[in-house]
Amino acid sequence: MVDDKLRTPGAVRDAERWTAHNYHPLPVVISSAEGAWLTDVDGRRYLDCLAGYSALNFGHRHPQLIAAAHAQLDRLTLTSRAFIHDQFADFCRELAELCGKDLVLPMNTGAEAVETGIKVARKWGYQVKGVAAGQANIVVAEGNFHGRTTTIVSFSTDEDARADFGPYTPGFTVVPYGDLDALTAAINENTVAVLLEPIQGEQGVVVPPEGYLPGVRQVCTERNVLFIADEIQSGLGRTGATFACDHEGVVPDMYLLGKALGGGIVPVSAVAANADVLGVLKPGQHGSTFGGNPLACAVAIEVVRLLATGEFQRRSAELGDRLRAGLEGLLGKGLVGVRVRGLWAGLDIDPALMTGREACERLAARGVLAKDTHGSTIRLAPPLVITEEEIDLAVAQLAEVLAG
Ligand code: IF1
Repeated sequence: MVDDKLRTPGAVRDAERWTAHNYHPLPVVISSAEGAWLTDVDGRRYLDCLAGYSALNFGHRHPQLIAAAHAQLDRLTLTSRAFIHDQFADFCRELAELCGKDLVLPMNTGAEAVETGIKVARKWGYQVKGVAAGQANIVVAEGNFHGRTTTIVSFSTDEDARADFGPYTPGFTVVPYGDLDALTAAINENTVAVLLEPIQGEQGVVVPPEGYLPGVRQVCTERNVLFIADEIQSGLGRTGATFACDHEGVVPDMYLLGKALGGGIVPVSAVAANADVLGVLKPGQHGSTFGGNPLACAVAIEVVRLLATGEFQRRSAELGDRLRAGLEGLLGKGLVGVRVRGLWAGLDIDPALMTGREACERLAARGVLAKDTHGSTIRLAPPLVITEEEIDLAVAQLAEVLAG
C-alpha cells in the first residue's frame, strides 16, 4: 500500500522508533483533516470511519468548535479548580440540563469519568445506602470496556487489557451482558451500582436485547442501586439520539460522558447526576488539575449547544438507516453479522475471508479508514457530518474489499 519514495514510510518508521508499542496503528500518517476527511503526509485523502472512536462526532475541526477554542485560547486556558472561571458555570449548567440532572463533575478522560463514577457510587453506598464499610460491590458486564486504569482493567474480561496488571481492585461482580436474570441475581445488600455501556462498543457494537435496559433501570430502582450508564462512546448523538439510553426511554442515575464532549479538540469528560448522588463529595475528596478548565469548558459548551438543536441526532438516525441498508446488503457477500444503531456499526466478516485488521488495511488502500475490534469484527463510526454519498462510498469500498 505504501512505497518508499513517499514520506509515509519514513514517518511510520520514525513514530515506531520513538514510542512504546502499545498500539499497532495502520501505516497511515495523517497531516490534516476537515469534516469527515483526512489527508496524509503525501496528500492522499481518506474517509474517516473511526472518528477517534466517536470523539469526532462533529467532524474534524468543526468551525463553531474551532472558533470557540481560538477565542478562549486568546483569553484564558487554565486556572485550576482552586478558583472559578467565567466559562465554568455555563458549561456545568448547560450539560446538566442536556442530561436532565442537577449537577456535573468535569474531568478530562473517559477513564477519569468512570473512576469518578466508581468512587461516588462507593461513597454513596456507605453514606446514603448504609453498606458495610469496605464491602461496596458494583455489577459490571462481560465484554465491558470502560478504560485502562488499574481499577477499570480489574473488572475487564479482555485478557489483553487485563493480564499482568495485578494485583487487581476488588469489589466488582461480572455478569453476562444482556442477561437481566443474571444481573438481578448478582445484586445483594452490598451492591451500590450497576455499571454498563448501553451498547458495548469495543465488543463490536453489541446492542442488548429490547427491554434489557428498562429492566436494569427497574431492578436498580427497586433494590436502591445506582444505574451508571457509560455513554462515553455511545452518547452525544452517535446512536441517533442524545444518549443510547434514550432509545428505550431509560434515565440512569449517572451519565458518564467523554470523547465527543471535547469536540475532537481537547479531552473533556464529565459525570452528570442528581444532588443526592454527587452531593456525597465534599471539598478535598476528589479532583483533577485540568478538570473543567476554561478551554475545555468553552469547547464543550459549544458541543452541548450543537446537540441541543437535535440536528446531529437526526442526521445520525437518518443516515444510520442508509448505512444499515447498505451493510445488510453485504450479508452473505462477506459479512456474517451486522449491528447498526445510528451511525455506529459492528460488522462481522466471514473469518474464512480475512481478519478485521486485514479488512482495515485493504480499506485504507482504498481511501477509507476504520478499525477492527476483535478477530474479524470491525466497527464503523464516521463523523455525524458524513453525507449520503460518503456513506455509499464507504459501503461500496467495503463491498470491493469483501469481494476480494
Ligand atoms: C484505547 C477501545 C473504544 C470507552 C468507553 C470509557 C472509555 C472508552 C465506552 C475510556 C475508551 C477508547 C480507548 C482507546 C480506544 C477506544 C476504544 F478500543 F479501547 F475499546 F472506543 F472502543 N468508556 N475507548 O470506549 O475513555 O480514558 O480513553 O478517554 O484505550 O485503546 P478514555
